[in-house]
Amino acid sequence: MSSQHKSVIVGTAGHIDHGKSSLVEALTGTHPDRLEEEKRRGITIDLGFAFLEEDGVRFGFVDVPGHERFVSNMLAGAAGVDLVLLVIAADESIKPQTREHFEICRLLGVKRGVVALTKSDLVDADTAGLVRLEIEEYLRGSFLENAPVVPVSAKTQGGLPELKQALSVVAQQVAGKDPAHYLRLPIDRAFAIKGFGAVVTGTLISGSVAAGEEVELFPGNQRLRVRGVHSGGKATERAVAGQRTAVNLAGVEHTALRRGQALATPGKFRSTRRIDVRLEMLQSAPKTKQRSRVHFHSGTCQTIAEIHLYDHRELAPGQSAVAHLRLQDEVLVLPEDRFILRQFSPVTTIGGGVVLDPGARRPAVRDSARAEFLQTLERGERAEMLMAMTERAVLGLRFEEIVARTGWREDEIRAMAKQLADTSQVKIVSAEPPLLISGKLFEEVRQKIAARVERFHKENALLPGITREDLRSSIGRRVRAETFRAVLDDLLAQKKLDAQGEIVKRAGSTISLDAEEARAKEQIETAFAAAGLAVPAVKEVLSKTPVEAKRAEKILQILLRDKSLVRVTPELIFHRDALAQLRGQLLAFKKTKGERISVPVFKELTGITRKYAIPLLEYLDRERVTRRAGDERVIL
Ligand SMILES: Nc1nc2c(ncn2[C@@H]2O[C@H](COP(=O)(O)OP(=O)(O)OP(=O)(O)O)[C@@H](O)[C@H]2O)c(=O)[nH]1
Ligand SMILES: [Mg+2]
Repeated sequence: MSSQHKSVIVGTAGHIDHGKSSLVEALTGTHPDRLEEEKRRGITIDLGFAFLEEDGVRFGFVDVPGHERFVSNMLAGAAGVDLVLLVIAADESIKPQTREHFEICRLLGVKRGVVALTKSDLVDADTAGLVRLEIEEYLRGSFLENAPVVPVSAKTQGGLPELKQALSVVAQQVAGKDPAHYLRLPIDRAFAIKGFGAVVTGTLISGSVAAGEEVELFPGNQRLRVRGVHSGGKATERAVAGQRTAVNLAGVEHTALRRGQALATPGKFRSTRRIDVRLEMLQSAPKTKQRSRVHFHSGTCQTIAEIHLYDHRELAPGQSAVAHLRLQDEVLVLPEDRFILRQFSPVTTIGGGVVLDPGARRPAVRDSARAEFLQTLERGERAEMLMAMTERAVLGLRFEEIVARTGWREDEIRAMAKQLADTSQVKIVSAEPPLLISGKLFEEVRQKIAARVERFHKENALLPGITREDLRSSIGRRVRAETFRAVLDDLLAQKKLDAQGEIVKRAGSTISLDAEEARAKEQIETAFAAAGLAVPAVKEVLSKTPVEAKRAEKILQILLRDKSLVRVTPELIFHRDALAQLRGQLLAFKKTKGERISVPVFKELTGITRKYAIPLLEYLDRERVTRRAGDERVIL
């Protein structure tokens, strides 16, 4: 976006009747009060909007009510404000909601602003000078310390050019919101327009949105289609971050939409009821006790929160701490989002803070490392944050989970993960969908697998190795399948282990038989080889060996695995050579006598009884040497 068309959201703030709405009208030509009741009572009740283009900057004004009963409406408007226009009437100076609105802007992380000394037509120069001193004193040390203080009058229009000039200068210093990021639009109004249907408005705090796109409504995860978009009060192809935006939505009744919901890029985020935060209590706040219930405001939404302090029993006024908030309703928040806390009753602003982890788990007594983890998140070093998150994820972290918990773009996460993987701090164990696990966990699983294979060899000297399935289940469910696979592949690639089909063994391991076992092995093999196709009963063969039954059985397994012997049915085992000879016989038969052979002819050809003939023919069918055709077989 060219700097010529920078979009900046200006929020008014200040005590009731100090001239906020009049000033917005004087600046933009639009009186922001819309409601019948507002016009009748001469006060602002809900948010009002107006636009101004000045020096190549598109200003979107959000006018808020000053009345203390409507602070919650003010909060919905203050979210997403780039620049505050703090309105202080010259004839009244600083009043309670001047302070409250100012504190709210500070807690919401508003970085810049301009002070308008309104109604300056009502005071003489001495009074104006005195009020200015009071204001400068009040703002000392705050984010508005060096903000311009401009005397104006909506009545005489005096000071308006200077105020516009001051707004333009400060607007140039505003960082601006990121249009390349995922979409987030906290909804502050929902209504219907005849012939168009449902429309929602809000300050586009991140990303962009255009007609034809799909968006996800939070909470509720409903997917909706965008029919059209307005920004800055005009129809546009695409609205981008930093603009007041109206979105016409298809497939939804406007009555299902309300302030507090949000639109976002589909499939990226999750709404939450548990968040970890940095809390900051105001000097004017009462003591904050463990499990206090407070009103929670973030974006345009509000709900009730219960406070769980991690490393304090209670917070004194003005104190700050990391904490967990359990919310009564689902919200969509991301790290770095600001929020405001208001006392449950009487309702006054008592503090606020910043979201550190929107995917927080229920606080656990044993989790003493959580406060430290949150401090890591707070430092905001992304690689360090990703590392810490990965280390705390017992099962590993999927990229989609990282996106949902951080709001970072997937390409950013991928680059960071790769960087960490290069130094073995994390492992990317599966390409699609990627799963991130800590280097520590990878090493743990590696040692577990190696130890398990080792133990298997020790306990099963006569078996070539452990099956993958047994190995997997012995590692436990706390290890994800893809982690297991990646670690096993790593051990195989490094030639620490060897695999043959389903069997995993220590690299280079061979079965070592003692003299007795070797004799037994030979004896078993010879017994079957000598029998040809009229094989003896397995039990009988095993019982004649010099080793006990269990060992004899294992030796038989070795012969079967070597494919020296072949099990044709559970009871019948044949020697490999006898079966090879049989195949040869059938081929010769096909050449001389034709491809069809009946059971009696087969019996005659091989000289065996029905007891062997039928299982063998079925075996040959399975092996695709023969195919059954009625009472006969076709030799293939
Ligand atoms: N003399 C004079 N009167 C003003 C000026 N600006 C506003 N007023 C009057 O002050 C009263 C309140 O003005 P608003 O603009 O409604 O004040 P507000 O701050 O928007 O009030 P809320 O939204 O209810 O908090 C109105 O009667 C205005 O006509 C001004 O510059 N000079
Ligand atoms: Mg007003």
